[in-house]
Amino acid sequence: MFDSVLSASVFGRAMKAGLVQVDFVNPRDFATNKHKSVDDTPYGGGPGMVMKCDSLVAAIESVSGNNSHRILLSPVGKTFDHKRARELAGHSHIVFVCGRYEGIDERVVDLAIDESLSIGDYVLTGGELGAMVIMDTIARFVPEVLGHAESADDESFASGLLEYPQYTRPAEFRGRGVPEVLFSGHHAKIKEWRHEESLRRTAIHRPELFANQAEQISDLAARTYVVLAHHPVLDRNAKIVTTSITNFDIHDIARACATFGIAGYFPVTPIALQREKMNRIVDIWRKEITQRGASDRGRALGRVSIEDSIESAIATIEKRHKHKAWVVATSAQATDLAPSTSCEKLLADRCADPATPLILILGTGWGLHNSVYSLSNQVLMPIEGIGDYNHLSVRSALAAILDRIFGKGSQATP
Ligand code: 4GX
Repeated sequence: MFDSVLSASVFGRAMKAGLVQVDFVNPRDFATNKHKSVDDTPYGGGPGMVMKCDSLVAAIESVSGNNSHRILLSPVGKTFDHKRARELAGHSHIVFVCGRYEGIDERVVDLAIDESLSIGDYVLTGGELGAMVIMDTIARFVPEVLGHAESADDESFASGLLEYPQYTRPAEFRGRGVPEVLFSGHHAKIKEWRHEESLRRTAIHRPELFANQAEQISDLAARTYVVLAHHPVLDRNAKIVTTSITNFDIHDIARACATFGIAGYFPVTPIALQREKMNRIVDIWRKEITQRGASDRGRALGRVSIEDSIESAIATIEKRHKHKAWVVATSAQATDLAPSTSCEKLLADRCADPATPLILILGTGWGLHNSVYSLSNQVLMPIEGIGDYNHLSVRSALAAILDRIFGKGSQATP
């Protein structure tokens, strides 16, 4: 199984040049019983066969020394990736243990395995292909295996983004040309175009990769605004109303926005007295900044700016950025009044459009009036539990949304 794969191309040349060396050991040669069997039926019953301890541990120990890193290929292992390949290239000796059948006796894992790795969420008939995938990937990081023009890290995944598209002669093929910028000879422009294409492709094909782009995420937060509408919203009878302001919302939303690095929070109400009341509340806490140094609450409320309509809030933001905004409404129920998106996809798409400010609109009362969806570019999928009760307060819903888009949790690997 290994010969044709490993003797070809880059890996084959690396072996010939002595940069990598591969040897094999067969557990069957360590079988002690008279039929030389390496498997047996599972204790407790059930289908299939299990690889036995004795022969497998003996085989592993026969090739292991103090410097050996013993990897089991297994669907139970952590998913192998570019980063792990780079790290594994630092080992001088790796033993890949390739199981067959339904699996191996768990005591082999306890006694003779340092790490289990999977190459993906699907089931192979044996670990051999997994071992070859990992060997091939690691070899690229071994010095001198790649030509000196290529760099093991200069491609997809090193940056956490997908590669930009490549073209070579002819300049036209079956009516399809090549992007004009690539003929310009303008290196800075080409570099910028390639970076934008990388962002665009990643947003389309692998939006989840943006969860690791800390700089992109904080840049997006710094051009993102939360608009809390007290009008036009619905009452319990789906009639258009203006709700009154809520002290809790002012504080809690300001603090959520500060926590996730959001550029600004715009409560919106057409009632002048309500705006005045809100301004007074905000001012009291802002004064805390000057009197006692920057209090946490004072810092959060520094980002609050009260407007009389959604339209005027949008206009203020667009004027500040000298750029049209991308407007996203929210809803507790699915709606088809605007194209729907997820927090993950929104993050990816908006990171790929770095000049455009992002506005998230939330409704008080029984939700936003239809006219708000009509003026929005997209609507966010509702925050929902598994059951049928769905009555989050607007400040709770916003906290969940901000965490999904800008939160650090999805990047954490303990
Ligand atoms: N990425 N398989 C291993 C047998 C087995 C089961 C449990 C040890 C423990 C796989 C993957 C994979 C199928 C290889 C089951 N061995 N390996 N085999 N995905 O699916 O690496």
